[in-house]
Amino acid sequence: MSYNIANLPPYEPQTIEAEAQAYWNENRSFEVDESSDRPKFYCLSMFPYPSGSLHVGHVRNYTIGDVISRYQRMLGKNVLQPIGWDAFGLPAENAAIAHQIPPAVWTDKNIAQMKQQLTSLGLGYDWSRELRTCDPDYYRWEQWLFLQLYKKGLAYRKEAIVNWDPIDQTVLANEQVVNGCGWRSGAPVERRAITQWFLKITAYADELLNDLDKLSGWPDQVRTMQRNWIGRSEGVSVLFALQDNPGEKIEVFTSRADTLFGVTYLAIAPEHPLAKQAASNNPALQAFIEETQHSSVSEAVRATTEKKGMATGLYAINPLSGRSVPVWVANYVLMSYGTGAVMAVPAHDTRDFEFATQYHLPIDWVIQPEATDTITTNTAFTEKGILVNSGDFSGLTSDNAIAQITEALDSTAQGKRCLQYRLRDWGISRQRYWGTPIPMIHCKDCGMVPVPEADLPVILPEAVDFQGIQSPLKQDLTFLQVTCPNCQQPAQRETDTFDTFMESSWYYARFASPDSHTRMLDDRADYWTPVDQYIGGIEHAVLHLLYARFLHKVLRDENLVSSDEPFTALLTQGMVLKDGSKMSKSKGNTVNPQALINQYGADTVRLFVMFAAPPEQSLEWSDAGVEGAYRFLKRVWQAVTTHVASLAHYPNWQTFLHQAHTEKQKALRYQLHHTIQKVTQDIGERKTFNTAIATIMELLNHWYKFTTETPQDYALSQEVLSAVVLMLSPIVPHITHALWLQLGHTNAIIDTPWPSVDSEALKQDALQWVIQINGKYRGRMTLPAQITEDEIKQAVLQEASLQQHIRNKTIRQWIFVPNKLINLVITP
Ligand code: ANZ
Ligand code: ZN
Repeated sequence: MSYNIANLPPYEPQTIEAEAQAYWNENRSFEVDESSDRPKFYCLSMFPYPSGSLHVGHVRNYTIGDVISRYQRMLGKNVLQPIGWDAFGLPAENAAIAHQIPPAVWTDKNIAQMKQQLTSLGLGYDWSRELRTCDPDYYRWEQWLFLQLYKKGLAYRKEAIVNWDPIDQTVLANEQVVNGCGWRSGAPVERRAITQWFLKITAYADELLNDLDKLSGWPDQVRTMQRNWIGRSEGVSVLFALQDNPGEKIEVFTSRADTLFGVTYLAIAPEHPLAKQAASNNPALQAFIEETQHSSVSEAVRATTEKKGMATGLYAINPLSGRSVPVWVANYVLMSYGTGAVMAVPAHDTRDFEFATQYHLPIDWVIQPEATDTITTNTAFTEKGILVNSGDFSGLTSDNAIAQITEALDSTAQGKRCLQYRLRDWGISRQRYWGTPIPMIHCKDCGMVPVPEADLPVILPEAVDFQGIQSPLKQDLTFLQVTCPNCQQPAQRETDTFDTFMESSWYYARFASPDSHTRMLDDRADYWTPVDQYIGGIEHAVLHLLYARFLHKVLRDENLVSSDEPFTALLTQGMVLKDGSKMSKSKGNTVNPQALINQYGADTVRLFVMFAAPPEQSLEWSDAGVEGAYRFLKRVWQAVTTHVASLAHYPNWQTFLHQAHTEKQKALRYQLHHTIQKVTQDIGERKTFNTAIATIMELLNHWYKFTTETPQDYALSQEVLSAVVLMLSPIVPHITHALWLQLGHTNAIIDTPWPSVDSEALKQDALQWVIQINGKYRGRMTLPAQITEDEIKQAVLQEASLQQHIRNKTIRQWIFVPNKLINLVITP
């Protein structure tokens, strides 16, 4: 090109990003309401905890959400993309203790900082809906919902053995215990019996399980994890009478009644009443039971810790075989599952096998594989098979035996069919300060009294003084002292606060009606929910997503929403790694996204995170990759500005747009529309943004090779570059905002529809293929463009010039490089 490119405007991300953001601001581009006649699309990235600064994991999460939102908007949807702050939680409190700053002040400061950072990334949020969960206008509705659950018997108080974090001084849910330690403090967890509040999520267990089948937009992995967590198990409860006291029975739960004749001992949980009873005159057993109390109540932890046990001295009688077996206390038996007692079958259960081997208990084989009559005795055979050594039941298949043994037990009242769930009720009490106060009052005479709805919210006092780790609520008399709503006597408020998972279980619905002051949610919630696309980390696969699904069903049963599920589609983004390991402050391998935004601009950072890996896989951070992204954007900028300068010499270029195309032009238009088709699929369906970007890069390479000579060539260039800019715009919205205007378009790109495929352009009369055999060039073939892969194979196999290479050979593989090359892998 002969034009003076020295005069072209340079790519200055800081300037153009500020301009684009100012445009969106002034035009309130992302504020939406329900009056639109376009179909709604609700896109939500999991809201952040306001830690103070954005990390690259956030950047990835929010960029993915933003790309999807902007793309859906270009498809003509009424897109809601809100953001808020998951503002309660321990870090604020720990910072308060360490630095004497009230958690509210610390949190406000962090929110202001992070909001500025999110804005600098150019994320298209409807900021008019911003909410923070520590706001009484928010949590009052959570308190209200709790009262509704209490009325229905779905919220209750009970004493339970809990995981106690001795550093954070609070109860942890099983899910918050990682390898026996608190998920935040890292301290070894202790077990304590504490009275606290529970939500009856188990009442929804079946529905939570069955509705997983409806969630076809979720990763299978997450659905499986939820299924396992709920853990529905069909089985039998069997009664074993104590040998010395046949009136007293031990009830066990088994899913394998077919193994009843292989029971060689019973194992009971350390917390089982019979264990306590047996320990009352057995100091060694007493000491053993106490020792077990130092480890977590979590099942995962129990499964991996060393199996330990002690005999109680009691014996029990097998109801069918009449055999007497010893009763042991074992640390691998959970009091919270089934009946807290197990009929141990070492030959067919791995845990029992391990235990029996360790304590020299008998191992009796009663199931053998269907295919053989041999038994391997160095591990448990845990599969189903054919019964042996099982009295009258020998010879039956496991399934038949389960039916018949259940029947035999049932007819003599020694057992019955039953259903077990692994899922436990949700313990929502936390003993910490920075959370939603549980709206309950303790009265000496009336017991637990709910706070009257008219008195909500119960406001968390924000000006507090920390004396060590204890919740300041316990000393704050103005908070603590109330009049009992029932008898008007002095009473005390509950000082437990909600688990912060409560706040994050319904925020997505509140975004739909954030300013509803008379109801928790109004009709707008039903317009926007369910969320069409939810995006967040895989670490939330069980905790957050299960609780949110539960509360959504609760909201439905309160007639606040009408759908059954909160999130139609879920994308779980992968981790961001540096040098192969997870970024963390302790490893000192973190990257500060803000510094990169300042250096290269937000578009570079956005492009890098979307290009470096598909969203569900881990992303390896690379400084060279960031620079590469920046260079690509500079090239796009230069391509467009150069083209625009040239086009200025052809004021009438528009008149050439629809004239017949030359072969050279047809080839480029084919590439263009093929790219639009592929990028539409990659972004819209496959969600592989990286391959979408790669395809756009390839199209640009085709364009570079296209020599522009005639005005019609320039008109085609304009078509290609406009489409490139449009397709890049969800990913790099600032540079494309500027380039779109440079290309002479008068509307803003944010309001421009996604490009459509011209199917005429995709029609090619004939394609020329390069044929290779075992990677070696063997000639070319011209074939009709419209034929199928099978037809192509037929044609290749019949091609005369290839016969000498393929006759009498086995073709092991066909490798197609679309529209270019066919490689046949043959055995010599
Ligand atoms: C005898 C048996 C033989 C078992 C066998 C398994 C295999 P699912 O299927 O996951 O529900 N069990 C029951 N209660 C328990 C508790 N409180 N703590 C630890 N383990 C417990 O698991 C049911 C099986 O887990 C039950 O079936 C029981 O062991 C064990 F070849 O009974 B089984
Ligand atoms: Zn009272």
